[in-house]
Amino acid sequence: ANKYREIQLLKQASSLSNYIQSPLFNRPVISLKERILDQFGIVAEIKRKSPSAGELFPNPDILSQVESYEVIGAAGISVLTDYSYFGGSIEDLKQIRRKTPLPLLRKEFILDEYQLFESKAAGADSILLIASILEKEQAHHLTIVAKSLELEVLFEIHSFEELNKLNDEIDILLINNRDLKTQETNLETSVRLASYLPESILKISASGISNSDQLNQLRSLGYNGALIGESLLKGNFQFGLPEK
Ligand code: IGP
Repeated sequence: ANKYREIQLLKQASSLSNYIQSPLFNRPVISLKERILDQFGIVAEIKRKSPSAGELFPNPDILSQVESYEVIGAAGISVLTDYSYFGGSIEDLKQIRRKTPLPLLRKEFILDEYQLFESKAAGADSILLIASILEKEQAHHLTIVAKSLELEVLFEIHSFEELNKLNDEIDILLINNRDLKTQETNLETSVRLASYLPESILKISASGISNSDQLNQLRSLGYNGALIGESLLKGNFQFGLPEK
């Protein structure tokens, strides 16, 4: 078992040095934070499939989706790199990086430091840490490492209790309306939690958002932006019509 651990560490060390030498690793990051400070921002998501929506990209034409997100004026793009549930890969992120100057969020289940180096080397500007899969200390440690790589940190919570896992270094708080365990989605999560969220931090609401009424409601509750995947990918998002 010791031998195995040794080999594992050697492998990690050699991929870390590859990451650090990659040309993307030392590029200046593009701040999502600044873009949503300016105006209510939409973070538009790219994923090939999802547990709740099924297949979204039978043909892997993710790059034309990037173009349409630029057209609607997205503040940034979230890219699912998880393969098992979302059909994505780190290659998707690299490909999208070559295509767009928008800030890119790497959406992944991050548990280990090496994933932060990998994210930076693939062209990410920010990463997501999920409260429900991390201990408070672990989340803090990963935040500090990410920040030292100049990655912005989004921290995802789904409940009031998870606010205990917050630390002062995170850049953006993401309220997920979807319960990752049951897949149930309800905007009420963001509505209910709004008054308990620290005022000093940027906040975005994620999951199940499909029309401008919801965006207006979120804005009036103090949210600085929204993360939208499925409804944009399926072309189901209802942009508000001018009032008569
Ligand atoms: C996107 P929707 O309903 O607009 O497609 O939701 C987003 O919230 C979702 O992809 C997400 C996610 C996550 C995925 C939020 N947090 C954590 C994987 C892991």
